[in-house]
Amino acid sequence: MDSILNTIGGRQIAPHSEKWLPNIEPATGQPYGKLPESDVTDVDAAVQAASAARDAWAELGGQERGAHLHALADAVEARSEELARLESIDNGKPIALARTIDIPRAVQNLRFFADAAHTDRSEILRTGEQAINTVIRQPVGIAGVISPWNLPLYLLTWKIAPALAAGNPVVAKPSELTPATAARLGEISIECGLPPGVLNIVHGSGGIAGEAIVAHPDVSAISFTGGTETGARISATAAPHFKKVSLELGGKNPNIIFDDADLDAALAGSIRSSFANQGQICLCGSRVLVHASRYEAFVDSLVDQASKLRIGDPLDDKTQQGALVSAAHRDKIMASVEHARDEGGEVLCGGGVPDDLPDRCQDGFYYRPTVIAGLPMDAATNQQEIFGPVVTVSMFEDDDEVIEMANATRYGLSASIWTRDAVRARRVAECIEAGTVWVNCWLLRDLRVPFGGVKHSGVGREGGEEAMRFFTEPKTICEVP
Ligand code: TXE
Repeated sequence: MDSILNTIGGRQIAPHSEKWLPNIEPATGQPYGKLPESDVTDVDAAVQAASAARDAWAELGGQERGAHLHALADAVEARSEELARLESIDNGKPIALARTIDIPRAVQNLRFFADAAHTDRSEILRTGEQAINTVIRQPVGIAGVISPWNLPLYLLTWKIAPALAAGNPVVAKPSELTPATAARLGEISIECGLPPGVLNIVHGSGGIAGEAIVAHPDVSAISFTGGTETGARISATAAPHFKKVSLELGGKNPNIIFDDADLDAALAGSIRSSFANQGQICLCGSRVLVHASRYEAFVDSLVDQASKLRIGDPLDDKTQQGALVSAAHRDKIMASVEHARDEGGEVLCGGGVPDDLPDRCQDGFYYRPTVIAGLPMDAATNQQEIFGPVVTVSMFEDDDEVIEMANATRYGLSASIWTRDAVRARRVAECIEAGTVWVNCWLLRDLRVPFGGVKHSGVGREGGEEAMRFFTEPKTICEVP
C-alpha cells in the first residue's frame, strides 16, 4: 500500500500519532493506500514551519516568488501524465478529463499567479497640497487553505498560487478523499527548491486537521472551497479570531434554454454542464429550464444523449463517466433520486447503478446520468445540491417567469443562458442572482475575472486581482511633506 506523507518545513513526514486513514479507489471500491490522520500537533508543526519561513518569503519580492512559482509550474507540467493518472485513480474521474482539464489548469493557475506576483499594487493618493497617502499591500500572514475532492489539484493550486505569489506561507489541507496529487505536489515543491516552510501540506480529516487550521491563532486567512454547511462552520470558528475568510460553496445552478437558442450548441453545452466530472462540479447546471415551445424536443435529445454517455473504468481513455468519489456520496445521490421519486418526479433516464461495468469496477461507486422531470421549483430536488450526475428539467413560458425560477433557491453561484438575442441575454443575466452568468457557453474561464457566489454559495471572490487582494492587507502611509 502506498503511504502519503505530510509536507512540513520542506520535509516529508508521517503524522506524529502514527494514525492513518485509508485511501480508497472509487473505481474499484478498494483501499489502495493510506494517508496521515493528522491532528492539532501536526497542524501546529506546519504553522511553526510557516512562521519560520514567513519573513524571508515576504522579503524575497514578487519577481523571485514568481520565479519559484514558474519553476513549480514547469515541474508539474513535466509530470502531467503521472499526475493525471493519480487524479483519475484517486477521484474516479475519467483520465481524459484529468489530462485535458485538471492538470493543465493546475499548471495555468501556478503560471498565472507567478506572473501576477510581479505587479506592484501600491497606490498614491494626494490630499491636496497637505499630504501624500501611499497605500501599500502587504502579505496577510499565514494562509490556511482547505480544498475539496472534486477538482483536487486544480482547486488546491487555485488557492495556494495567489497566496504564495502575494508573499504568504501556506498551510494547506486537501480533501481526505483525494490526497494523492496534493501529496505529489508537496514532493515536487521540495524537488524544485521552494524554500522550506513556504508550502506545508497536512493531510487528514476536516473535523480534526481542517478545524485545527481554522482555529489556529497564527493563521490569518482561510480560503475554503467545499459544502455550504462546512462553510458555515468554518465561518463560525474563524469569526472570534477576526480572520479573513473566503468561502466558495455549493450551487444549484440554472441552465436556461430559450426558444431562440442554437439548440445543438445548447444541447452539447447542457450535456457537459449536467454531467462533466459526474456532475461533481460546483458550477454544473443542475436545473435545466427549457422554454415551453422547445421543451419536448430538447428534453428528448438530452435524455437520449445522457443515456449514451459511456460509463466505465476511469483509466480507460474512452470513458466519459467515471466513478463518484465515495460510497457515502454515491449513497447520498441514490437517496436524493429516491426522494425525487417520492416527491412525484418522473425519472426519464438513469436513476440507478449501471449493470455493465468492467470486472475491475464491479464494487466501484457508479451512478447513471439521470434526468428528472415534473417537479416544482420548491421541491427539495430543485432546492438541495445533489452534486452528482442528476439534473431536473422544467418548463417556462416567458423571461420573467424563468428569472423567478432561476432565483428561487438559496444558492447563487452561476447560471448559463442559451439564446441568440443579445439584448435578452444581457437583461436576464443582470437579473439572475449569481456570481457568474455564461451566455451561450459553460465553464469558459478567464483567470482574471472574479469568481465566487452570492447568497449561500459563498463569501468573497477568487481569481485575478480579487485573489491578490484577499491574500494581502492594505496599509495607508499618510505623509505630510
Ligand atoms: O465537503 P466538505 P463534503 C458540496 C456537495 C457535497 C457536500 C459535502 O454538495 O455533497 O458539499 O461534501 C474539509 N473544518 N461540495 O462533505 O466537508 C474537508 O476535509 C475545516 C461542494 O466532501 O465541505 C475537505 O478538505 N475543514 C464543493 C473540505 O473541507 C473541514 C466541493 C471540503 O469538504 C471541516 C465539495 C471543518 N469542520 C463538496 N469539515 C464545491 N463548492 O465545489 C470538512 N472540512
